[in-house]
Amino acid sequence: MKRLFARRSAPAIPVPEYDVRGADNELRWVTTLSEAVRETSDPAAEAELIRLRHEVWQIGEYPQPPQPWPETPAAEAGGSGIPTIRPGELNAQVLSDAINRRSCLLVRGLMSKRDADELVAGTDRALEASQRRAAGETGPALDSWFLPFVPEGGKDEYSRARKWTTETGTVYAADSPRNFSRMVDICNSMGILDLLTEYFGVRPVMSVPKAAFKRVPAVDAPVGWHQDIQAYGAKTRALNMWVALSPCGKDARGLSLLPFNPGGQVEDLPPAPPLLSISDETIDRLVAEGTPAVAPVFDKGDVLFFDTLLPHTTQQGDGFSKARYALECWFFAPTTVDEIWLPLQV
Ligand SMILES: O=C(O)CCC(=O)C(=O)O
Repeated sequence: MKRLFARRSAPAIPVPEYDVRGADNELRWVTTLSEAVRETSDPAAEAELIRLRHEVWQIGEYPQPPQPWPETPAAEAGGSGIPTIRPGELNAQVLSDAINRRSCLLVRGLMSKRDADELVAGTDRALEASQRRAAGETGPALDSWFLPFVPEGGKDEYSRARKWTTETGTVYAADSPRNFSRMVDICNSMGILDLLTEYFGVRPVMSVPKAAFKRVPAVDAPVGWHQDIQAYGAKTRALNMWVALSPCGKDARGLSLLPFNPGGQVEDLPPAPPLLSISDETIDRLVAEGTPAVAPVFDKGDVLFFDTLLPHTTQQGDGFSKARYALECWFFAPTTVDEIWLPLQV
C-alpha cells in the first residue's frame, strides 16, 4: 500500500504499556495517530494507523499465552442453552467458564444503542463507498470509509474474497479506516480489551478479514453451519465478539447455534474459506444426541462471545422482512495466529 502519511520522528511520549517488545517507536505512533484521528478524522492518518497496527504485529515480539489452554472446564451448571448475563456480571472468569462449558456467552445490552447506531451508519457508508470505488471513484473522503488494506510490499490475498463479501453486504472493518478507529475506541470504552487480555492471559490482536461489519439481507443467508476452528486450526486461540447492531432473530436473520463445547471439529472437513460448512446430517446428529439448536432473539447492542468450536450459522429459512446489521470481531492470542489473517495490534 502506498504510504499515505509521512512519518517524521518519533513523538516524545512514553511507550504505551503493551506487552510487545521491539516496536516502541511504532507503538508511540499508534498512540499519537489515534489521538490525531479522534481530533481531526484525517483520512491519511486513519489509513496509516491501520498500516502501523499491522507493522507492530510484524516486527513486535509478543509473549506466549499461558498454558494449559483451554483450562479444565468448570463443573456443568445443568440445563441447556446459552449462558446469558447482564453487563455488570461480566468478568474474565465468567466468560472463561461459559466458553469452556458451552463455547459461548450472551451479554445482553453490552454495547450502547448509540454506539450500535453509529456503527450501523458507518456500515452503510462503508458499503456505499465500496460500490463507488468499484465504479472507479477515488479521493480522500472515500478512503476514510473504504480503502482495501494491502500489507506493504505484499500481495492482496483477499481481493477475491473482498469482492464477494462487499457484494453480499460485509465489509472488513480494517478496510474502513474511520469505522475501525471508532470500533477500537468503542471496544476500549466497553472494557473489552482489558477483559480479553485477562481472558487470554496476553493482550489480543485483531485481524483484517476477521473483523467485519455485516448487513445481512432479509432474502439471503450467505453463511451456513460452520466452526471457525475449520479455518484457524486447533492451535489458534481466538474468541469472537459478535454484536447485534440491530434487532434480529425474528424479523431479521439472527444466528443459530449449538451451545455446547464439542472439544474439537464436529466433522472432519478440510478448511475451505470463505464458505466453510458442516453438513446438515452432522447438525441433525448433534441435535439428536441432546444439544438443541437455538436461534435467540437479539436486541440492538446484545453481544455474543464465542470460541472457535461453536457450531453456528446465519439464521436460515424464509419469512424474514428486514436486513440485519452485526459486527463480527475475532480476537486472537498474538503468537497463535497465522500471518495469513493479517493481524493488527489494538
Ligand atoms: O453474522 C452472521 O450471520 C455470521 C457470523 C459468523 O459466522 C461469525 O461471526 O463467525
